[in-house]
Amino acid sequence: VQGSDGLAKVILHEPAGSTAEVLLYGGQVISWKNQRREELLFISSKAFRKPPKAIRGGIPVCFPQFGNLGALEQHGFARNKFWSLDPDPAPLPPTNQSSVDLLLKSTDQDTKTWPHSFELRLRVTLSAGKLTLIPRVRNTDSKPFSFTFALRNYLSVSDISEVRVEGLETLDYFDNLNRKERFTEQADAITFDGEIDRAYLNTPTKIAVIDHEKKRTIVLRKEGMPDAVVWNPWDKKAKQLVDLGDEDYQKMLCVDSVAVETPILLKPCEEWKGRQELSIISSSYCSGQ
Ligand code: TA6
Repeated sequence: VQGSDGLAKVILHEPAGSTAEVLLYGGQVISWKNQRREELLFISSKAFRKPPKAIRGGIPVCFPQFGNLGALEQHGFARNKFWSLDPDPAPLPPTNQSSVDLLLKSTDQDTKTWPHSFELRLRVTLSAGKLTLIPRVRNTDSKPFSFTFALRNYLSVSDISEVRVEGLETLDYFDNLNRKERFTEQADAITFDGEIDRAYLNTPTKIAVIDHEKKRTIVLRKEGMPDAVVWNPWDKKAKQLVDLGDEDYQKMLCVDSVAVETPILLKPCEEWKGRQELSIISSSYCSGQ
C-alpha cells in the first residue's frame, strides 16, 4: 500500500491482531503494533520522510557499514535505497505467520561508492508477540568482500530513566564516546542517566529491555550478529539531531543486533545469514492494563 508520505509499504497482520509495516524504502520496518494497537517501536516525531534521507525510527538496516567505521557514509547506504519485493524468496516455514521478503541488488551506480556486487535480502515475519527479521547477504561478485552490518532497533520506552537492560553485564564494549576504547561492563544491568553509545562484543543470544512503567519486557534474540550496540543520544545530542524531537530521547532506546568487531567476509557466491527476534513479554497479567 501507499503511505500518507507517498512511500510504498507492506502491512503484515496475524490472527491475534498485531501488525507490522515495512517500507520498500530502506527495507525498513517502520511500525510494530501489539493487539492493543500500541506502537512498540520508536519513530521520531520529526523523522524525515523524504528519500534519500534516512528515517529516524523503526528498524533501519545498516549495510555495508555500521556507524562511521569505514569510508562510506554513516551506516552505509542500504537504508537510503529503494528495495523491491524479492521475486524468488527462500521457502517459507509451514506455520501461520505473516511474512514479506525484500531484496536490494547492487547497481552499477552503487559499485562507484562500494565496488562489490551483492544481493541483500530481508525477511520480516510477524507472529503473536514476536517480530523476526532474517537478513541475508550474497556475494554475487568474482572477488571476496567484507562488510559490517546492523539492525538498529529503535525501541519505544515509557521513560528512558526507568529502563534496564539485562544480558550485557561483564562483557567488553567499545565506547563510541571515549575514543572507541575497550572497557568491561561492571554493572549487573545497564540503566540510563546520560548519553550512551556502546558496542558490546560477543553478547549472549538473549538481551532483555525491561520497561517498568509499561510493565513490559522486550527480549532480543539474535544469531549471526555477535555484537550489540546500545545508543541513546540524551538531551544535548538530541538537540543537535534535526530529525529528533528535543524530548524524544526520553521515549527511545536503540538496542541493535550488530556485526561490527569482526567484519563478515564473503567469498564469491557465498551467502551470510543473520536472524533477530524481538518478543514482547507483558508483565501486566490483566490484559486490560
Ligand atoms: O550508535 C552509533 C551511531 O553512529 C551514533 O554515534 C549516532 O550517530 C547514531 O549511530 C545515529 O546515527 P544516524 O546516522 O542514524 O543519525
